[in-house]
Amino acid sequence: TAVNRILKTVNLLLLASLCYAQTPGSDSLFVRQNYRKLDRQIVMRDGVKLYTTIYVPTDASPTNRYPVLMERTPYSAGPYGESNYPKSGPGPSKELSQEKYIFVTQDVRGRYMSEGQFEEMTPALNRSMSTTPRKGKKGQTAAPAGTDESTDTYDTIDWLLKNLPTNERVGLMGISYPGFYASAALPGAHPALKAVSPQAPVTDEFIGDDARHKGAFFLLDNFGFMNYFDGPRNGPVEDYAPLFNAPIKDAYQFFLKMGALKNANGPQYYNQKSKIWNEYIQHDTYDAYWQSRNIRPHLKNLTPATLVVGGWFDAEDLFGAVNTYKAIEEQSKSQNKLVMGPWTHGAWSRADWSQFGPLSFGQNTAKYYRDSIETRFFSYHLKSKGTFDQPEARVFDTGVDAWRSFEQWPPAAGQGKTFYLSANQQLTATKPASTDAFAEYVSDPAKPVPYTDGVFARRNNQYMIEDQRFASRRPDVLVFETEPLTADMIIAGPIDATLFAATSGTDADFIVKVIDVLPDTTQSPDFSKATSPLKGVQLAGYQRLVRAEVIRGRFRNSFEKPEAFAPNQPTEVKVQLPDVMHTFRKGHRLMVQVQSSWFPLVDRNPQQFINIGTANDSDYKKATIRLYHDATHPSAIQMQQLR
Ligand code: PG9
Repeated sequence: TAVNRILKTVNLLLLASLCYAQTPGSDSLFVRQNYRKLDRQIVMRDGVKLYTTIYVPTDASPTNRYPVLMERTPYSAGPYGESNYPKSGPGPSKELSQEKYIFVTQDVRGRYMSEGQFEEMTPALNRSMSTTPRKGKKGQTAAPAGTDESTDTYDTIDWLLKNLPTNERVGLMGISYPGFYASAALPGAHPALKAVSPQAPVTDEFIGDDARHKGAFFLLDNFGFMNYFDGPRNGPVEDYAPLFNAPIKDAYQFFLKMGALKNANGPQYYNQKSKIWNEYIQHDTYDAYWQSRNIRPHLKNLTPATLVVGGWFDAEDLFGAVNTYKAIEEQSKSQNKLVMGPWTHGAWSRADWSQFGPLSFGQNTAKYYRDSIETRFFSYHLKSKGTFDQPEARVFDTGVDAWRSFEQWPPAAGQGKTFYLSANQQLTATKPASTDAFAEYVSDPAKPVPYTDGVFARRNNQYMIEDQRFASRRPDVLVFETEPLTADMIIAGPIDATLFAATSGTDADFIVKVIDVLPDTTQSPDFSKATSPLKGVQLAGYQRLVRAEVIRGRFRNSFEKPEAFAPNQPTEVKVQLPDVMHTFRKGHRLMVQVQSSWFPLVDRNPQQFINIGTANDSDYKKATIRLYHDATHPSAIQMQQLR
């Protein structure tokens, strides 16, 4: 009957809609139904064309205008072609895609389908030099000659406003390298650029992000990244091939066998073919190359509102997130907010982030961030919708697994807390009174201290929270530990370590690790069914890494002018560890470990004051390192404790 036919149709429709909700790839239907795709090559002021994919809401019109939300990337604006829609998106998150914007993704110069020459961390033009007023616009200065990421963003926005039904408001966001492009758009921003979110932005690659930390070369990451970044290219391409195939199964063994750093340029690997790898090796001090790639000095007198986002467990650009926020705060009166969550690199964009390794956060921290912070930030600034009453800093306490709010970062009203490295492996609140006391170890480049336990082909991200018992058992790792704490100790902000060290060589690396030691009574959840690297994790006595940092000792007084160590002379080495927000709980112990290698995360130091990029295998020497802890050489760590 007709009624039956209608019921059958309704059933089929219901079934179809269920399938639609469940079929993988059905999101692409959402994109097609709600957005119209345009591929354009937008011409920059110097004639270079940048490939740009644009998704316009299907109901957009001159009377129904939308704001633009843009990302600029070295990682492809694809899929390319107006009939090719992505499987998910088209925005950076499901929440933003549903909120509806004109989503724009652009290949930056020299990447994928864009013309031009790719430049590692494009140096920003010097805007403070330009004083000529822009014609017809009061109070603005003319853009200086040349192009940079800010001018490319400016020219793109100009084109978008002229060609699309926009409401003349533009937002920009990006994670990691795209986070750098977000930061780099800020100086001299187009007036329509209203809201920018640099997320884990690559910021200063010599001091704390990606390439080097305080001069020490990040071997594992650089070796992998540049292989991809410098793939062959003759003009626009849809995909890159890597420069070589490295048969890495066990990164520790692979890099140990590779030997001296210069062997990475051997015929089977870089073979001199990577421009950026060569630049990284050649520029082994904080010279003009690196300084011009530090975006921080340019983040001044900004106009867009900024939301800086980062993760406490980010092994790539934790430094960048915290220090981008700080640079804007110090140099600009614009609205600027910070969010730091319990995240690895970009984990806030994952569907679920309620646990990491043995840690459980009791909530989906990524979803919380997207719903309550990110989506609202853009809705408020680009659509005048809702409120954005976020505190200045919303940061996750990694010791008690809870969000905290502050009116500034680092928080005010801290109380300096100093712990001294002392005899008998103790970490004490009182300064040692003894004289000429030290602990020592032999640092052997042939047997460097691993950064992680176990066998990994790539970086094990969990090293950022890993149990350090594997390291504390080694004779070349010094361990200092407090008694169990009698009350919670809430630590916020950076940690400063001062070491008085001597080496029998003329250079040395120093790695300082701050560790939260769980009581022996801590119960472990059942990890027996977990996959590596969780299997076998025992929380009783777990030495949980909270923060670690390395300095290449030759840079102890200046990153620009390295200095040799006078052999066997106690020498002061200061190293600042990136910020933390961590409650060391009552009953836990605070531990500090000091070592001189962190392999293969960081390349080995030959422990001689020589050019490391050209050193031979035979130049890598054993050295005896002494760490003094007495009245005249009080090696210590200093932190800020919240009252
Ligand atoms: N942090 C990343 C990166 C920086 C520099 C070179 C290559 C990669 C990134 O994930 O974008």
